[in-house]
Amino acid sequence: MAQIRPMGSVVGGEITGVDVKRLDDEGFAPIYEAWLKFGVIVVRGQQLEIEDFLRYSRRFGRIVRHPSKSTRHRDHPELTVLGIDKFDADGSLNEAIYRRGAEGWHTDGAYDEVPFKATQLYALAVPGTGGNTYFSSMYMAYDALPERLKQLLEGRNGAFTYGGRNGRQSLLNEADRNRPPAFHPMIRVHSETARKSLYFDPGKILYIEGLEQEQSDEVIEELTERMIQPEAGYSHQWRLGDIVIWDNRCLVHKAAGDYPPEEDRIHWRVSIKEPMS
Ligand SMILES: O=C(O)CCC(=O)C(=O)O
Ligand SMILES: [Fe+2]
Repeated sequence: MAQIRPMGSVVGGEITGVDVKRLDDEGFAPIYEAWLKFGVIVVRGQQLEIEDFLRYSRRFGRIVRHPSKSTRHRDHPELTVLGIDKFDADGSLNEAIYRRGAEGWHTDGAYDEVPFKATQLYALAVPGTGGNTYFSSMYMAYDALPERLKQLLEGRNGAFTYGGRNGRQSLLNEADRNRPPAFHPMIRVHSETARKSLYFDPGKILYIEGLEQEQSDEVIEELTERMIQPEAGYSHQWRLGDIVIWDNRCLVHKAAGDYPPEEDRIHWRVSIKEPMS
């Protein structure tokens, strides 16, 4: 039987006492329920081959290939390998790889017409210090918005691209850059919990539809300041064999980007979408 306990005050749950390779539907049900409740969960102590990880990940939805082709696993393109090939041929640290996910708070896949439901990571190498991943609840971000902003954003879409207003796209192949934006409601109703959350990513948003450029920029700045609520967070300190999955529909995250670069910090990653209806 799985043991489930909260890790943060509102987001973050820990699951122990399971081997995900041997889970049947009945065993998986409380894990999925905990994931919806906590937004991000860790299953500790797993020993997985790639096929095991993919099979378990498919329980959460449809696995899709990440647009960053150069970091895909050669034999399993649906898998990204994070943290390898960190040093260029001349020995210099490749910041795009080392700092991947650490540029700022974000939600994965907002640049897609159907954004990512979830992202799941499996820890293959963990540094001795640093290298945490931070999470924060966007349900709480929505709840804490002033009425003025709730009303302004209700029914409005944001326009999102991979590089956002900075245009940073170094992990994309040339041919995959500068795709047109995807539009998503800024206030989104979760398809499974029916709760409202703020859907916002300061690094990917271009503008808020229907607002003058100046107002759109002001609101983006204000949301950037308001999105992280005290008590809404959880900082995950990785252990070898952790599987962590987060809900991109109602959470933002970022990597700390602070571990000793000469140490290894390696994960397998899958990007998961809702099933096609
Ligand atoms: O490496 C991490 O801690 C998180 C990286 C990230 O943002 C992602 O995989 O989406
Ligand atoms: Fe991310």
